[in-house]
Amino acid sequence: MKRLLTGLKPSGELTLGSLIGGIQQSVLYQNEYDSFIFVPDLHAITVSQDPTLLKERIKKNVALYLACGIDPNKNTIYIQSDNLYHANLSWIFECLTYMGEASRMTQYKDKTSKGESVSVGLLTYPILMTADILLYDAYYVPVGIDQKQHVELARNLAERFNHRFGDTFVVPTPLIPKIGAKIMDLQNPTKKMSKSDQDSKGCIFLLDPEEVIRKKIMSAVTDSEGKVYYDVEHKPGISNLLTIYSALSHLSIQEVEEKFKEYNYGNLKKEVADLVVTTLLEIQKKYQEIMKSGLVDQVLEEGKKKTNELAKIKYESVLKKVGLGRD
Ligand code: ATP
Ligand code: LTN
Repeated sequence: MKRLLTGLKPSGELTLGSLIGGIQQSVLYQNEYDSFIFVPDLHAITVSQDPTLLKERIKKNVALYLACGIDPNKNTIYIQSDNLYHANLSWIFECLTYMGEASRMTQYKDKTSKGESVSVGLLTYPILMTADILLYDAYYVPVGIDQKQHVELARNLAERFNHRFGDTFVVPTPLIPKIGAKIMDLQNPTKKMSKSDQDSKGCIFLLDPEEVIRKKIMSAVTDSEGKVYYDVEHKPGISNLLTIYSALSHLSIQEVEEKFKEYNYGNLKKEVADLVVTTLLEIQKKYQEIMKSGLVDQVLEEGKKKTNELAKIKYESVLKKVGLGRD
């Protein structure tokens, strides 16, 4: 069975974008592939984090994975920092990555273009991501569109390593959702919905209360045309609402357009809000039960043991090929 692997950094509370672009895909494929889902906590500290909040969020996010439908019997679930091999392998890939290659990554460029001083970790984090993926021979990596370039770096580094040292790593393929690869901010629908934004009015968090979710959707920015149809370029706000509805209902964009074609914007927003509320309240109910159950610690313990065993074998084979250590 081919392996599928993904992770969502605990740098903020998980959002509707994290669910649609990340978790939902893993849920969809968990019967077909040997699925791994983890918490890339080392990635979260590329920007400053409050240690108490970070620690809480790591377990919270695992509970959310489970509440969103990640089945612990079909997935290996673990924390990145529970396994020292990720950062060790990352170093080896850092030494195979060109400066130009790392600094060309769009996310890095966006963050540095604002003129703020950033950590070296922000430059090297796609390389750590490469290690996360290649360590376990993952074939498929479900991610939103913003992460596609980073999976491409992992492909390039896998090929470079294999070419230089002999066949060692599987070359991974990104799995981008057909609908919802980039859920937009409700207040600024030309910008990605992001958990790390200061202003959260345009971002729906998975644990937002019902009234908050409704308020955010009802005040989503649209346009003045008054007609409901999908056109990302000219109607980004309406297209975003249709995308959210489509991704959560599993109806195609065409079916959703057809359903809402006679609606005014107020009624469309109300229906989208109803579906988001139903979906998230269900997740929140399961989340509360899971947080009380002790399941999170249990799955993380199993995940830690299994991934350390797998990673040790892979890492040792890499050391040998590169000529490090002694036999
Ligand atoms: P941030 O929200 O802070 O920008 P991020 O997207 O960089 O965070 P994660 O939360 O780790 O980081 O992302 C987890 C997964 O969810 C990734 O595959 C990412 O592409 C996807 N994702 C995150 N936000 C969205 C979004 N708005 N639309 C679609 N997919 C998303
Ligand atoms: N860098 C990703 C999170 C991430 C990831 C991974 C995703 C870290 N390691 C491995 C898929 C596979 C992000 O910022 N969203």
